[in-house]
Amino acid sequence: MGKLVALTLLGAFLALIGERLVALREKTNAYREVEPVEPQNCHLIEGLENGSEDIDILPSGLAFISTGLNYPGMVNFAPDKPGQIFLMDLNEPNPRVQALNISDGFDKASFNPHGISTFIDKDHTVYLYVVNHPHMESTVEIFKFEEQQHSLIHLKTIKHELLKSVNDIVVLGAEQFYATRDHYFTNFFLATLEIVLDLHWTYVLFYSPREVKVVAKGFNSANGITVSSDKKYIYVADVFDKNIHVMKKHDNWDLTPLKVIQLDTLVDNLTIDPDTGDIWAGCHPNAIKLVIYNTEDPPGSEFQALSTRGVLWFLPAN
Ligand SMILES: *[C@@H]1O[C@H](CO)[C@@H](O)[C@H](O)[C@H]1NC(C)=O
Ligand SMILES: *[C@@H]1O[C@H](CO)[C@@H](O)[C@H](O)[C@H]1NC(C)=O
Ligand SMILES: CC(=O)N[C@H]1CO[C@H](CO)[C@@H](O)[C@@H]1O
Repeated sequence: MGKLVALTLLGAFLALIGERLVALREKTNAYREVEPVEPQNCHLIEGLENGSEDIDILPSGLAFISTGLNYPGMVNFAPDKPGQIFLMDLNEPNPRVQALNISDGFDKASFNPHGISTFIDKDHTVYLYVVNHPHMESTVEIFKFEEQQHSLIHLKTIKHELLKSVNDIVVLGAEQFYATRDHYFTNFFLATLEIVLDLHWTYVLFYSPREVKVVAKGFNSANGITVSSDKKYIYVADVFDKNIHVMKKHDNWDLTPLKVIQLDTLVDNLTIDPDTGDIWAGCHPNAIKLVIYNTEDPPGSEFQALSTRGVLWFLPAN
């Protein structure tokens, strides 16, 4: 009897895996091909040929760019180089990047920057918050930006039980931020299985020195996160579910789901157009090509603009 139950359970489990693997082809857009387009005003930026990770632009036009991410399953063209933060002044006619010098006392050799977010305090001091994966752990590093010296002064490392597998961050106050967790498991095999099984165990977390809590859950793989121009809504990209979640932010930092915008592409980084409030999303058309990464047949990337008219209107603005 016990054996029969065990066999039945095993059969059901294998059937589930089979079904989920078939679904995974859909999830990863494994068969999607994109037509190459001539990138008009787009060009590669000298010094960032090996790729970059995230970007955050100050109202003044200074952009911070994180580079050099080592992340299981993702290609890295310079795996032996530690990560860096670059600065670019978008007001210049031909903007160039310059690596920022990081203050002594911070372990630069294991710097592995992922999502970044800036915060300007009432004295106009600029802080850069960086999701870091030293030795494949997750921390949030706080730096003070010294514009004259072109440097970042390391102030603090934040670690917390809930801050695991962190992907992106959006800072809304001094040491107050939301962050996304992109995997539940930290082990690479289990993290892959988690996507295959479609567990939806990842979440959005709120952090402050006084309170740390999960504020939204049930994402397949929560990725880019940002806040609307009026600071009332939080937008979260779920990369494998190919959608963007619009959430209302409450005074106690809790979030309530309002709307899900479904797309046919794997949504990654999110940015808000400062003039219109529109959402700009950096996306992967085909996740299988991204993971396999054949330079003869590169994975491509895609950009989506979503117009936000109030919050209940979301139109692909193309
Ligand atoms: C890109 O990576 C190669 C090694 O893979 C390295 O030689 C080169 O300096 C890197 N370029 C930049 C701009 O970091
Ligand atoms: C970077 O900072 C270190 C110490 O903080 C300093 O010794 C070094 O000269 C700086 N490098 C540049 C290029 O500013
Ligand atoms: C912060 C964030 O979401 N960064 C994403 C930007 O895009 C890269 C690669 O496409 C992702 O790996 C990052 O997660």
